[in-house]
Amino acid sequence: MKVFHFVLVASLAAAGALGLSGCICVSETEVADDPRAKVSFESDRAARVFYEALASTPLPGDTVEKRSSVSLVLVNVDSKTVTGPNRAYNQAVLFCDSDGNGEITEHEAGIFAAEWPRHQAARG
Ligand SMILES: [Ca+2]
Repeated sequence: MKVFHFVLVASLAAAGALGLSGCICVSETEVADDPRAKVSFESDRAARVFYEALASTPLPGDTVEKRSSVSLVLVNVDSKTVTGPNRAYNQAVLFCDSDGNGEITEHEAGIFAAEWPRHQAARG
């Protein structure tokens, strides 16, 4: 009877300790992004065509560049680094400004509007 009482008390104490303590979980997300590329537009129409084409194609979501996780008995620390939106914008500008002169013409914007969705679809 004494052994049963000891097991019962020990079980209740262990259950209580687990129930009260829980788990300490920490999650951190860091955004790694590039400065936005400086570009000018030949006209308002060139800018509109470029931004409409850019907006019509979903940019890749937060791409996880680095992830680390540390778990101890009751502590879990999860951290990750994701790519910011400027990197995708800069890729679009680089793709559109075919002569690399820092100005997007109406002609370049028209080609971009036609080719960007296919380019993005091919990248997956
Ligand atoms: Ca150009």
